[in-house]
Amino acid sequence: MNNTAYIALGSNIGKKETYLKEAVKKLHEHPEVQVELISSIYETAPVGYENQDDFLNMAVKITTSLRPEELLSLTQKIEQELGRTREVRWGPRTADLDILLYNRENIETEQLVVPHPRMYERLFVLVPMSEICPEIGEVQINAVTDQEGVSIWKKTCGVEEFVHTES
Ligand code: A4P
Ligand code: MG
Repeated sequence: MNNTAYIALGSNIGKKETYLKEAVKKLHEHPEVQVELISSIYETAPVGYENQDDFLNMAVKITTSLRPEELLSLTQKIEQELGRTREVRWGPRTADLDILLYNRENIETEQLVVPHPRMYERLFVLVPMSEICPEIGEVQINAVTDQEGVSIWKKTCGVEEFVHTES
């Protein structure tokens, strides 16, 4: 588990909180992934394609022995298991898992771009990240609770609450 990665999670259809919890649990259940830290859950106004329901967003820090492309396969498998179908780009989804950072690597392949190219312009990513990633704290986000459509929805106490829920 010698690599550190950060993953952003989002959901805006159906039982949004359940999808987030299931996704975190599935990550943690993988033998080569350990969930180390989780942010609070935020309720956020949709960005990009605006004619859709509000999102719940959060971020997690993991350690893993998976290579970046293996981690992407895992996150895509989890999206599929949680019933995601791809219709509209930036459109509604049960669960979206984006790899934000992988160590300090810069990766640019056809399948994977890390750091995630849009993360620094998105408060629904930066605000949860500021809770768990010291480097992001340095970027000075002015408010942590209620700013431009990003408001805290549920303060999370710790990893335990997420990885030990009944499915
Ligand atoms: N891909 C490349 N780099 C990565 C990466 N670092 N992590 C490729 C994950 N995937 C990566 O993604 C399309 C392709 O990106 C994948 O096949 C993968 O090979 P996708 O998840 O199928 O499609 P998407 O999520 O619709 O597109 P994308 O570009 O990931 O959308 P975004 O930018 O993530 O935007 N508003 C709020 N409030 N909250 C949200 O969570 N999310 C989106 C999605 C729009 N608006 C939102 C939210
Ligand atoms: Mg995505």
